[in-house]
Amino acid sequence: MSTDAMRIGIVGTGAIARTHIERVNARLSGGCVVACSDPAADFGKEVAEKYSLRFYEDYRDLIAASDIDAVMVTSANDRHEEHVLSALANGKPAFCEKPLAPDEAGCRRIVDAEVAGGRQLVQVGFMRRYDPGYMQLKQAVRGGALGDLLMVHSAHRNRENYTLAGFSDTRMTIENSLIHEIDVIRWLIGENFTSAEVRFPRKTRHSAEEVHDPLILLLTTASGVHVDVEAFLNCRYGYDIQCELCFEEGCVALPEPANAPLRINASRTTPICSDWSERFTAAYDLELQDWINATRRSVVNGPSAWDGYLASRTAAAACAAALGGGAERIATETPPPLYAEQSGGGQ
Ligand code: ISE
Repeated sequence: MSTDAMRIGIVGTGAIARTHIERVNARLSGGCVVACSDPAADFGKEVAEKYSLRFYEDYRDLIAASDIDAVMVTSANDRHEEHVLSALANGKPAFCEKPLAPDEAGCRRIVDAEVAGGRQLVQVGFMRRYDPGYMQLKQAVRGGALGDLLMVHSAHRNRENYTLAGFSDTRMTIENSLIHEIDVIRWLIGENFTSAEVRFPRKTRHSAEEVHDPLILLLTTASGVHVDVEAFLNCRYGYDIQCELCFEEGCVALPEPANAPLRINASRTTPICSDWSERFTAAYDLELQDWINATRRSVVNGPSAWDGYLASRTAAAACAAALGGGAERIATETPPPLYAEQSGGGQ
C-alpha cells in the first residue's frame, strides 16, 4: 500500500466483498481495504485473516475509526441503510452495493441524511454504467445520429435460481436483479420512468415455488419511450444480458462479451459467461477505480444516492404492479439541488 492510499473499511464480508477486496488491494491503485466487520463474526474473522485486515466486532467502531477514510458497504441488502447512515453520520464517503436499500423509504432516508449534511458522500454500486458495452450504447444515444429513441428491449437472464434472505416472492427478481436494468436504462436514455407494469409468461418448472419466473417488466417514459425487460432467472444455459435501443433511423445493441469461439465435436461454439462476476469484471474494476479516484478528490462521480432512490421508486412501482396486475404510475420528483449537477458515472 502506498503511504497516501485511501484507507477503506468494508462492512459485510460475503462473496462480492471478497472480490472487491481482491480487486482494490491487488489490481487497482490509490486505495486499500484495511479493515472489515461482519455480524457473522467467525466468518468475518476468517476473511480478515485471509486478507490481513483488522476485524471489528461492531461496524460502528470500524466506521468511526480515525484511520478509516472511506467505507464500502457490502452487507446484506436489508442492512445497507443502517450502514450507509452510519457512514454519513461520521462524515465519511461510502460506496454501497446495490440496491441502496431494499425499499424506497429507506433510500429516501439516506437521501435526506446526505442532503442534511450538505455534501454528496454516497456512490451506489450500479456497475453497469461502467461496462464498456453499455458505454458504447451511451455514446450512440449522445451522438444523436440515430434520431429519436422509440423503444428499448432488454433481457436479464441468470443461469439458475437463487434465493436471498428476507425475500419470499417475485420482489427479489425486481429489487435485486431488475434494479440494474432500471438504473442503467434510465441512465442510458436520460429520462425517468413514468409507469411500470408486469406480465407473467408461463412459469418455468425450474423456478422456486414462491418466485414467478420468468417475468416481463414494461416501463414507459414521459416522452413515450417503451421499455420491455425480460427477467429469466432460471434460464439454465448461462448468464446473459441483452439490451437493444431502437431509434427512428437505426438500432444499436449491447455487444456480446468477446469470448473465443471454440471448434469441437463438429461444431463451432462461442462460450457464454456463467455468472455476473465474470460478465462484469471490467465494469467492477472501472467502477471501483473511479470511486477511489473521485473520493480522493472529495467528489462523487458515479451513481448517487438520488439515483439509488429513483431506482427503488421504480422497483416499488413494479412490485405493486406485479401484485395488483395493472399499470402503476410513477410521479415525477425534482431532485434536491445537491444532485442537480451530477454527472452520473460511466463515460
Ligand atoms: C446479483 O445480485 C447481481 O447483482 C447481478 O448483477 C444480477 O445480474 C443478478 O441477477 C443478481 O442476483
